[in-house]
Amino acid sequence: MADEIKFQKRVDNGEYIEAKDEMPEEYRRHLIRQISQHAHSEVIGMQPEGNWITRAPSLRAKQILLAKIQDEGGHGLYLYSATETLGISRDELIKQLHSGKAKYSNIFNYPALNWADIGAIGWLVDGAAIVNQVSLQRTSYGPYARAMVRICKEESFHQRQGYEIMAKMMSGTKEQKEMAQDAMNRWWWPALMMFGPHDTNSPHSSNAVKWKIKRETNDELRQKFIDKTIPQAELIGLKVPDNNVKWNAKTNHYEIGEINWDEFHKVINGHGPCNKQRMNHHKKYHEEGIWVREAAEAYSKKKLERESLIQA
Ligand code: FAQ
Repeated sequence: MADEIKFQKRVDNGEYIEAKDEMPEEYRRHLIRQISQHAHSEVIGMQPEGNWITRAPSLRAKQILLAKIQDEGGHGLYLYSATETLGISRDELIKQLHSGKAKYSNIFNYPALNWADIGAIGWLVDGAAIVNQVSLQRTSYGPYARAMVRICKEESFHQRQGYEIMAKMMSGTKEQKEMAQDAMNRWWWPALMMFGPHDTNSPHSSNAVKWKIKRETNDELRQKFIDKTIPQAELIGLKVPDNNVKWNAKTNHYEIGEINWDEFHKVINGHGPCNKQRMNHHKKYHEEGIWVREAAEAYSKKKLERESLIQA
């Protein structure tokens, strides 16, 4: 108990908690859950866009998309490493993903049907991810906060490349405009769900706020995203697919209609349009990659042996 009070004081003083510091077991478990789910989201999130590398409409677009997807893989790796500092192995984390114990973001269970979806993913999905991740740069666990600083720099480039695709399509032919609007219609609501349930229905929020893992709540971050994104949509002529959107001059915020929480729960519990496809793909390539992991391990073992021989 005395230790918990001491720990809470450190958090309240705004100190970063580091890997070797004492921490309550619940804090450690909370972080393992959140950071590993974040890592899984980055890696599973490579799939919807990966599908479009071979069909990008120009060499420039292909280069940008390749670099972006590679960045997401890198983000997954930083985040797995940050999770491992809490005393859990990568193998165990992947087992939790494959067994369904660990979740990943709802958004990656929707299909990317055409090129406009690549624009919508960059603009809306990365846009939502950044709002959350900018706030996480000040999260209380040092290794997580530091991973976020680099990730945010890359995500802001991702968001802009997505907006560029949407803006280009909105200045194109009638068919291109319709494609962009259709992508907006399909990605808008799932992007809003990325911030998680309303604060009143978010079981992890009170601990997360107390321990400063979350610096802003699910609803506060969602509102920031809404206020930023609606004017961006209007600027290029896209309509937000919600008849209840209105500007509230008293609060200086947009108001929106209600999110379909049944859909959210269905998707995060394994019954979205692409859950099975995403997981089967991950399992298949994880299995096929065994030889790469074994080769890397054998090489590092040999290298260590050689280095200790030289030192002796
Ligand atoms: N999807 O009590 P809360 C990206 C679950 S990165 C699925 O509010 P918490 C980059 C939650 O886990 C996107 N499940 O939970 C990219 C919990 O279930 P559990 C990922 C969700 O943790 C772009 C239950 O509902 N970003 O996109 C979701 O306090 C393009 C109750 O919820 C992060 O992970 C959801 N959206 O708050 C990559 C950011 N929301 O664990 C490729 C870090 C909630 O008990 C291409 N994470 N659940 O089984 C967070 O900030 C938090 O974990 C929240 C959820 C805000 C996501």
